[in-house]
Parts: sequence; C-alpha cells; structure tokens
Amino acid sequence: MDRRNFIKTSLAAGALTGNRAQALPVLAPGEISPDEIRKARFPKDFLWGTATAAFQVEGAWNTDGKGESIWDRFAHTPGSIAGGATGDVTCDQYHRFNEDIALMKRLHQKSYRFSISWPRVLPQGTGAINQKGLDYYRRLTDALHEAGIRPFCTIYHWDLPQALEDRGGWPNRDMAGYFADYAGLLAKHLGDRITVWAPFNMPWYFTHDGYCIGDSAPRKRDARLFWKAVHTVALAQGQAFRALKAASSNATVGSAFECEPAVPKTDSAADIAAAADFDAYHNRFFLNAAMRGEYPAVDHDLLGFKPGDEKIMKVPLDWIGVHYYLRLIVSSNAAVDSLDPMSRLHVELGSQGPKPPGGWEMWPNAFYDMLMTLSRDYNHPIIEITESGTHFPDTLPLSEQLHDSARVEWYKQHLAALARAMKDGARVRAYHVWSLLDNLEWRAGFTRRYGLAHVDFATQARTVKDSGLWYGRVAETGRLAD
Ligand code: IFM
Repeated sequence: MDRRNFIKTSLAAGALTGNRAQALPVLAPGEISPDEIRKARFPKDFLWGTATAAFQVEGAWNTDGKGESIWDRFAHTPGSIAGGATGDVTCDQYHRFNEDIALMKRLHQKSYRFSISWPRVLPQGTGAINQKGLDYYRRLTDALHEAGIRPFCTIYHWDLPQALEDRGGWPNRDMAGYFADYAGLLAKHLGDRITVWAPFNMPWYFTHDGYCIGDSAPRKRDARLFWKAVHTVALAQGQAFRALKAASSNATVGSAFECEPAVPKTDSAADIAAAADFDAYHNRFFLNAAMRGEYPAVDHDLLGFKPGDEKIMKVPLDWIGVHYYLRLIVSSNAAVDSLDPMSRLHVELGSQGPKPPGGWEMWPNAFYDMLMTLSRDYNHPIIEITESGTHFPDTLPLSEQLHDSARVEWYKQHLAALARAMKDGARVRAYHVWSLLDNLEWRAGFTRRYGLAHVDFATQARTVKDSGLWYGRVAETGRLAD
C-alpha cells in the first residue's frame, strides 16, 4: 500500500469510530509525518542543486580531440552494459548544455554539480592539453554563472583516461602525482570560475567495483590490485587538495563520499561488528584517510604504504560531501575472499519502510541519523549533500514516468529529515538531487531513470517531470508543502 492509501485507510478507520485521536494519520514504519513535512523550512541562502557526471550526460565521446576513457572502452565491449548502451551520445549535454542550464534556471536552481572528463582535457591523462576540451568547461561554467548557478566540480567521476589504465591505472602509485597535476591544471585554468572542488566521487565504490569485484571499468578482479588502488587514491586525494589550493587561492575542497547507513540485521555481536565494518570501509575509509590520516586495520604491505604516507593523505577538507540514497541491512558472512573486507559481510536492502513499485524502501530517519553522526564525529563540518535520489524503471508507462508522485514523496520524506537535522545542528549548506536528467546509469544503461526531467534518448527532448516542478517550487520557497 502506498503512503496516500495508507493514510486514507487510517483516516477512514478513525472517521468510522468517531474517535478524534484515531483520526490522526497512521504512519508506515520509518515514515515522517505530514505535519513535520508541512512545518519544514530551509534558509533563504540554501543551495538547491542537481548533480550529473560527464560520462553519464555529456556524450560526444570522441569529439573535438577527446581521448578514450576506461568507461568508453567498457561500454564498447559487447555485453557490458544493459541493452548495449554506450556513453557515445547519452544526453548530449556537450552540445545541449545551454538548454540544460535554462532548465535549471526555470527550476530556481542555485548549484550544479558536474564532473570534468579527464580525457577530454588531457586525452592521454598527462601531457598536452586539449584546448577544445578545456574550452567546453569554460563555456559551461560561464553559462552557469550567467544563470546565477554555482558550478560545483567533481574532478574524477570514474572516467579515467584509458592511456593511464594502460600504464597500470590506480594501483600504480604514480597515478597520485598525475592526478594532482591534473587537479592543479584545472584550478589554474578554471579557478577563476570554479571555487568548489571535489577530487573524487565515491572512491570506495570505484576502487572496489573496478579492481576487486570487476563489475565496473576497468574490470579487474584482484584484491591485491584493489588495495594498491585504494592507497593511491587516498594519496591522490591529499595531493590534489594541496595542488588545488596552491593553484587557486579561492579553492574550497571536499570529496563526495557514499554514505549508506548500515543497520545490523540482528543484535548479535557478529552482526553489530559487521555493520561497524561496513561503515568503516564503505562509508568512511577515504573520509578518515583525509580527516584523520588513518585507515582501519589494513595490512600496510598490501597497500604499499611508505613511512610518511599518513601525512600525505591527511588534509583538512573544507567540507564533506555526502551521498544519501538508502540504508542497508548488514550481517556477518563467512569470508569468501580473505583479502576483500566486503566478502565478510552480507548486505541487503531494507524492506520495512514504504516501498513504491520498482523503487527502494524509504527510511528517511537513516538520513537524519547519518547527518547527525557525521556532524558529531567530525566536529560539525560543513556538509554538502552531493547526491540524493531514487530511480524508477524505464518500463513504466510514459505518463507514470512524468507524473512521478512516488519520487515527489521520496524527496518530501528525505528533505523533511534533512530539515530536522539542520534544525538539530547539522551544518548542511547544499542539496544536489541525483539527477537533473535521466541519464546513462553505468552498467544498467538507460533502464533506470533518476531524472527530474525525462529524456527521450531518440530525440533528446527533455520534459520536466512532476518531481522537477515540485523541486523547483521547493527551491523557490524553501518549503516542502504546497
Ligand atoms: O548514477 C550514480 C552516480 O554516478 C554515482 N552515485 C550513484 C548514482 C546512482 O546510482
């Protein structure tokens, strides 16, 4: 039963008995009350935004001198992506960014989180700049400023130049220096337009999935390579922080971390420890590398750790980027691969909360809890919600995709949790919906739609969904209820 029917039924039950107390809406487990949603308020200067990533929206995969990325190679290998999809065209934002920025403006947006394609700027990953590639990001950021929208730049959202993968990819420690040079170069050339930089998007995910599980580009399945990659990325995060600051005195630097609250499946000591492990690795590995210069207990030989590395990793991030999508239920598991900490855990989706057809369980209080915990553990940092959203399948009839009341409900619930966290002291200054547009969802291709605007990939027509119109009103008024 969806929330509306649930409330309707509960109200009817109250009306029949004539009992005023029973006439209050009965909430589904995990649900936030309509009253709290109605009362939620956001500050006038709150940065309402949306997020995308280069490979998922730009297209123009080999236009104007762009080099090949590992995701181009992955997508062009038959059988890799659902429906044989590729990033060759996807939303064609490379040619349509003005239209997309007009759409953001129409929805009263104040921030746009996008990523720069490394091989568009440096086709070989190092060496000569591709001027046309750099100019694209100049035009994009100029247009954002003209529309009064803050450009928020993710430097690495997974599309490594293939040429660098051919030199060993992230397991190669030299990559930390190449990445820092690239970050410094971006700040030197674009620092007059961009002040907010996230070196990495979801560093645990791309190292684990790409080098340990092998489900994503570059499709390596070797826990030893994975640990080397992890350490290089932690060093790169620290070195890029310094390179950005050195090249641009206005740079404010954080990173965008996947934060999926882990709930122990039972109250057994083993499940509680499993959930804590999930949090330490999946959620906080790179956050603690930066903020504390430390890792959980990991064999330093596996990492290729050298004396002094803890100082390179450690940088005082100016803000923390938090992605929130869902909570996970974690229990302990017999290890399948002793070198992969995730193989000791069994992870499943929550199922107690309301769950729209084809969507995920909603449990917005987990978002509240995550924000309060991070605020407490890192001394009340500034937080940017760098991604948050939910997908629905491509198979829904078009009218249901456009009139997406379940997505509106999802945002209402989660933004009410966010408003409460801010009221209780979390210093959140921005929220970025994932995503502005339906786009290429990595291995799932075009089968999962996350956008506030529907994209017809045959014609490139963008149609704002009900959720987009609703989010535009929220951005305009700072309130969740009409
Ligand atoms: O599409 C992705 C994005 O690239 C990274 N974070 C999660 C999103 C939804 O799966």
